[in-house]
Amino acid sequence: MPSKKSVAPTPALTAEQFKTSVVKHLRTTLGTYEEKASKQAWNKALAAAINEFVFEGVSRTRKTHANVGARAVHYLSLEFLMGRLMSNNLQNLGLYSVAEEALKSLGLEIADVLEEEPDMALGNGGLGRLAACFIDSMATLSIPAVGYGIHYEHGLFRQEFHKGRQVERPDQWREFGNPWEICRPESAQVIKLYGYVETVYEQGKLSKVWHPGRTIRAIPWDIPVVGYGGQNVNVLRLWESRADKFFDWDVFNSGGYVDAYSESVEAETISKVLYPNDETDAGKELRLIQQYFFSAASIADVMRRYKAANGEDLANFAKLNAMQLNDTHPAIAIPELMRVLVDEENFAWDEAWAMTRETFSYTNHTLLPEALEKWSLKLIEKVLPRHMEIILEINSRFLTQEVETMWPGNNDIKRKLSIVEEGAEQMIRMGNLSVIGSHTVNGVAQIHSDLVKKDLFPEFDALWPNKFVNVTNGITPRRWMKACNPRLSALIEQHIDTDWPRYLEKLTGLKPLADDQAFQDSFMAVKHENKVDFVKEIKTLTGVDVSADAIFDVQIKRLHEYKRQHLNLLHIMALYRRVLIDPNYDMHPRVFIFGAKAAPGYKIAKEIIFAINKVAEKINNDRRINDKIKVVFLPNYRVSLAEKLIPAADVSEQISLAGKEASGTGNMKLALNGAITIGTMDGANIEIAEEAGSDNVVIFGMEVDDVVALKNKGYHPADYYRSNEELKAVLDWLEGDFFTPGEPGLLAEVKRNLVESDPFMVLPDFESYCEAHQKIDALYRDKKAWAKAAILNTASLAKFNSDRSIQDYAQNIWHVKGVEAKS
Ligand code: GL4
Repeated sequence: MPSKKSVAPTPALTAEQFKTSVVKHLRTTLGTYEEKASKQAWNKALAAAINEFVFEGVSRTRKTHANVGARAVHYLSLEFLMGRLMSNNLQNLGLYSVAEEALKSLGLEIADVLEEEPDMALGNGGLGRLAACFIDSMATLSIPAVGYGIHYEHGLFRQEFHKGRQVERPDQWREFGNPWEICRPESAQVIKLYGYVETVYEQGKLSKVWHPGRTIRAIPWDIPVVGYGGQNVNVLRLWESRADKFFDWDVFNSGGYVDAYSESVEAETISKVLYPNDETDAGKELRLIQQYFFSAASIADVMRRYKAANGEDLANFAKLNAMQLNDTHPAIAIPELMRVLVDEENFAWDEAWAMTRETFSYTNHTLLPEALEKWSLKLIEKVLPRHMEIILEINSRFLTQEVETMWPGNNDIKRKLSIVEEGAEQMIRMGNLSVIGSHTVNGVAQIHSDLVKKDLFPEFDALWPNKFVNVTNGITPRRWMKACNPRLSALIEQHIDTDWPRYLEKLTGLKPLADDQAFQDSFMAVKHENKVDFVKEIKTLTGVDVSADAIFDVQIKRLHEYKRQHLNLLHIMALYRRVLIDPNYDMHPRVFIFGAKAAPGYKIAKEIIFAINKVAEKINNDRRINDKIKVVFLPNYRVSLAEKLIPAADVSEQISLAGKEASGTGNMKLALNGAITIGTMDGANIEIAEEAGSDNVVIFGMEVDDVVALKNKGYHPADYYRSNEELKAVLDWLEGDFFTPGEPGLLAEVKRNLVESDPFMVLPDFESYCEAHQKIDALYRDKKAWAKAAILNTASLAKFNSDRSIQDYAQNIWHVKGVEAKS
């Protein structure tokens, strides 16, 4: 037996002491008492008891990092999809079992108390959840780091289904307060907008003065981010917008009761809502203002902290501060830092530019053209007149110096690389600005990083061959295994060191057990128990009865055509049809489980949700098929639901069109928890197959080169429709009223879209996808082979620990080191 090393400290705290603390907080912080307290009050009392440790950690970490003066990371992201914090904080502090026991002695189940916490859904999908995993890893690795974002009043909408259709409801995560956050009014900033720029000549020197048309206050709220082991606690600093003078007494007194608030209403709109788009550009003035608002407040905050520690001399600013742009959303931070250095700190342009480039690096998260942000030049000029000048200056120097030197006289290349896109309306390309203003640019999985160089930015890569690198994404094993799958965690801890959540490579110690009958039985027993739990969840959420003995086949991610939930749907319909044609059709029973939100304005995505719900309704109520197939679409998919579902999944659907999914991270979570991937050669699927072994994943479909070849040859979806009898039958099925009795044609749009345009090539991959599912079915029936493959997935996924991703960033991009906090 190996030693049972642990990273999380055994807290010098008994359950009895912790119970005393919770009860004390119930009475003194919540103002209630045991006999009367609601679950919500208990939840808040528990949070207050935990916070005694958390906030001390914040101070300890701050003090250490301020004293050491190490280079720090500032992770700028418009999204942080945090989910719930309580169970994670308990786990990372090593207090989970103590809390469980303490609550038990108070007659409470910890699971019920945890359920009271709303999700912090300040993000859309993978990009926002990645930011959340990354700040967990930065704290765990003791890296001096601050996450910067927006304190949205409403996070991502709550999804309901009305007669199968998605309906969006506002999210109210903070309705009753948030125990994890602290307001820091002493660090508020004033942000300027609009107005005009004055050119001033003074003592032979030309300078620019921006006279803003209005100002807005940015108020920081700090959310502690507890590293594993609890020693380092970083913060996520989220900015809230407030009016500079929020209530106009003069207007009020002269009878303008509503107008008196108007400025505050307008100013507060900035942090009111998260844009609910994933992989599309929300080209709206308010969105640009959001981007500038949080970028400018964050830069001012970094400056303030630098000066407090180092005085007014900014010589070491870039050496001590790294800033990561999470996609192009905070790209306006580049001209903002230039503005601060040149206009406010009197740096010469070249020096300021060198510092700016040394500070910033940029992560690209998608190749989809509709997600590559562009802002109209006119709009930037109106909202940020000084920034527009600076962007044009950056562009002109770049084109006339760097591009001209490399490609003298080549105007085609200049047109391509220019930050300004010429056309009916001049547009500012935020991707080009991000590449030009950063020292390093990374993609998020190997294939994606290769395509960023080859297809998206080939000339930039030729100009700066060392600028483009890859950092494959990762997930935190604390949340995505230790906390969400306690049964599996307990099982593996019978065989390997307990510090695996910190050193995930220790899971390779399970490989020798992959063939061991007893271990296989225990592993699959854990999966079964997790499924039994989730059967109840399905019943509560959808009313549908499913069996834990069926295969749980799971597709959870945003609804997007490129992710091809409709390919999954077509296969389900084909299976259904086969069983109707032959009631003895031989298959292991399956439950197809979907979770997905569609952007509110994304019509076809919403049609696909509707189609899945309608097909599900029909299949689930069809007695003829003997419960062989069930389909459930879980409403309001979010982090806390993922935490329940992932441990119960058998099959992980990762079926994007090759070349479109930059990485994926759900694929990593599912495989780590022992699900078998059915996937295309796309994003991180490729690396998962490499790590887990190609026998332990089921790969199908066209690869990137095939997709390109088919495009070049000319893709005609109708050819595939006509030549595959089963495919034709299921597509035609969508047209009548079979799934929408009495209302023919309600699902016809999904068929039309596929047969007439099929932008993400669903039809050419249909056949190979069906074959892959046959393999899944056969493998599942070979119980030993399935268990072995599942175990090997869990045992082989160490690469996808977000600690490894962060180590890559720290070494190759940020050049920072961890500094352990000391009391
Ligand atoms: C995304 C990618 O689509 C996804 O593949 C990737 O895993 C994620 C994090 O890098 O970023 N890009 C955008 S935009 N949204 C995403 O989820």
